[in-house]
Amino acid sequence: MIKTALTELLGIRYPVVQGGMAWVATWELVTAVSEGGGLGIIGAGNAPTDWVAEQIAQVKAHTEAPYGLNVPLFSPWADEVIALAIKERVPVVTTGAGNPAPYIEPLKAAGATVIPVVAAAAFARRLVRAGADAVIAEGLDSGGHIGAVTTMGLVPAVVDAVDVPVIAAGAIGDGRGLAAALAMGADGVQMGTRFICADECIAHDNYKQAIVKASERSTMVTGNSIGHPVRCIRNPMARDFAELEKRGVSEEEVIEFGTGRLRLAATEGDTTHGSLMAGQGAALIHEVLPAAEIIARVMSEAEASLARLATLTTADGG
Ligand code: TUI
Repeated sequence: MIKTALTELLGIRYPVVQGGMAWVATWELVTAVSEGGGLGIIGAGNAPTDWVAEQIAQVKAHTEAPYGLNVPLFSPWADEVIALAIKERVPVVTTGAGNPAPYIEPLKAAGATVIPVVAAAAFARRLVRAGADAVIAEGLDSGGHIGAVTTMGLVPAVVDAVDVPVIAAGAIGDGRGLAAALAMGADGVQMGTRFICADECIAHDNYKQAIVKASERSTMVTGNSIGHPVRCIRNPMARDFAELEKRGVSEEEVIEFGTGRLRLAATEGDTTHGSLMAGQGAALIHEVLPAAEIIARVMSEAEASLARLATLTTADGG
């Protein structure tokens, strides 16, 4: 049993949070993760508010356990989706890809626990001053939209900067990652890619199998030229994207090329033209499993890791 400030804050059994991934983290996965003792998080992505409302309704209908909603702040619906979270009393709201400061107070007034994703320690400090209850420190080893610092560099820096629970994210695919995160002072982990390969995840099987087959060198970053770096599995789409960026075409052309690619991968299973967003932890994923089994394995692996670490220290210092 691993109890941390995060399990206490969220009222969950295990310090494992599921990334709120667009097109992928729908109520089916969220419910399975929350029922499995972690925190399932709906991925609002760029979806309109009525779609998000339906997801919240389904989660409420299928579990009594705590759950969350992730709002990427570049969504054209961000204001409306936040208002919906307030109206529906969503217990946990995570934000990504932007500055959530203006939303923190109204969300907290509605009883929500607010947890922004941060990619820098100074930003974490600023948001905690603005009332954030915890932060997710997401390293550049993560899948999807990323910052500029590795998980290993970012997590201890954020831990030192704030006095709220820190959730580590980026290349964490098994219990060794959880043990390492705890060693760095974090209170839990967020895993995205690992949960794409959950039975309950609606992502197309082609996407899941691409992750299962991936090694630690299988991902690359697209979108740097437009200030929107996205880590995904290297495939014809990602190579063409890089080629386009190298040629120095206009920002509009790059955006147009990239738009809709995640949906192609996640819902159509198009592994040639789709963006198979995944983190470097893809190398640690060898099979598709029920979400509850993923969490149970992560917990027992973490306990084994921590027990091994304890054997390395000697009482006499010799
Ligand atoms: O948001 C994510 N990951 C995502 S969103 C996404 S959807 C998408 N679809 C198509 C193209 C691109 C993306 C896929 N993956 N993670 C949270 C995250 N937030 N990662 C990094 C950050 C971040 C970075 C800079 C948060 C704040 C920040 O600075 C804010 C500021 O104002 O300086």
